[in-house]
Amino acid sequence: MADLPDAATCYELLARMALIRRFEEEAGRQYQRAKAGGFLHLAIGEEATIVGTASVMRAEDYLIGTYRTHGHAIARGTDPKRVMAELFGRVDGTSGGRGGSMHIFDAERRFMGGYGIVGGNLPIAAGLALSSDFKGEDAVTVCMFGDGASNAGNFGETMNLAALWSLPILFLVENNLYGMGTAVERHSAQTDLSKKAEGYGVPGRRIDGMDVLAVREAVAEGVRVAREERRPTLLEVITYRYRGHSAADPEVYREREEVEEWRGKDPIESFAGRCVEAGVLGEREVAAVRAKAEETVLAAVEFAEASAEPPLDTLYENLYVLDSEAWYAVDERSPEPHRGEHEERMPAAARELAEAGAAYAERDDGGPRPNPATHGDAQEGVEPEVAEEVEERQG
Ligand SMILES: Cc1ncc(C[n+]2csc(CCOP(=O)(O)OP(=O)(O)O)c2C)c(N)n1
Ligand SMILES: [Mg+2]
Repeated sequence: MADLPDAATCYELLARMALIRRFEEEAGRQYQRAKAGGFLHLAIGEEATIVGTASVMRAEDYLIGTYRTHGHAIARGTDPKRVMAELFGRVDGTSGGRGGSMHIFDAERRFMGGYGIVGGNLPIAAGLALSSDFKGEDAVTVCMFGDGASNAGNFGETMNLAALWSLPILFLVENNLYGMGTAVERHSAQTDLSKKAEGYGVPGRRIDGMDVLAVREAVAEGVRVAREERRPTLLEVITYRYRGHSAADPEVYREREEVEEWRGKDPIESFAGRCVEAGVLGEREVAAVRAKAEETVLAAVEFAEASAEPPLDTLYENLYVLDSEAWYAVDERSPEPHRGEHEERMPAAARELAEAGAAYAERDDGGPRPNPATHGDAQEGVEPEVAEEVEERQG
């Protein structure tokens, strides 16, 4: 077992983990209240993995994660207020309210997201590391992903390139034993994930992800190897999420007893207990940490509530898609061309549907608004050949 660091470091580690735990509990609550929209994936139980990792990274290093990354951003130093505002879809969110829970991003703190595509962050991480190499910078990239992602094709592709090009990168697989509802032994032939990249030239190691100090020690070493020896390594960190895969998960794939067993190894409780037992922190300090987390999270909710919704006419800002073919699906809009759209290139079908959709939206009877491209109501005013074209396109 790793030795306890000095009191100030212990306090900081505990405070960060407690803040992330409280933040996520509140995010879950706000989701139930429909204040936070979209999808919501909580990492409650995985705090030691997240905080242990971020705690040994330098400001210039890159961290990139998955769709379960509220805590990763906070661990990197992003203001919880901005993370909460992002969940609420507000302008002060980390992505201006456009990304939501799965797309937290903070380039200033080199937290590079936030990705909904399982395994999609792996090649991007290799690109980040390659850019550091190219520019002769000292920065290291830490790429965190799930056990399920280790089955994606680009896992192998990325490992190969990282080893071939000697990239300054640490891969960290957050093995929480499940990819959605599929247990690791049912989704991966090789269940020792630390071995999974060896054949590509990326050696691995398995560690206890419920122990913040074990994570710190192992990540510090992986980061050192990346920075000094310019070699990629893989860490398999065994952890557990107490909540469902996402907010909508009936959890039929595991027993309540299993969750309870893991709760018994809680990373925050166990670390706090150890610090108190060793006399490094007092009970009063532990209580203060919790009180501070509570205060910070309530202030974050207040901030998010007060932040404005993005104005509707900015809907098409920050988009790379310049073609107008898809815009008829947005039925609240007026039919004239908007920024980034070219009327002359707009197919007649799209235009007619947009007009029908806008007319429909104006009715505003409070009920759900069907997509004019697929629902009969709005299609009443659409020429038969237009409806046909839509059908064809939809296959
Ligand atoms: C390419 C791709 N395939 C499938 C999905 C659907 N999906 C979302 S999360 C998930 C499970 C991933 O599990 P894991 O990598 O272990 O991460 P965890 O959710 O446990 O953190 C799947 C299959 C997706 N988002 N992207
Ligand atoms: Mg998983």
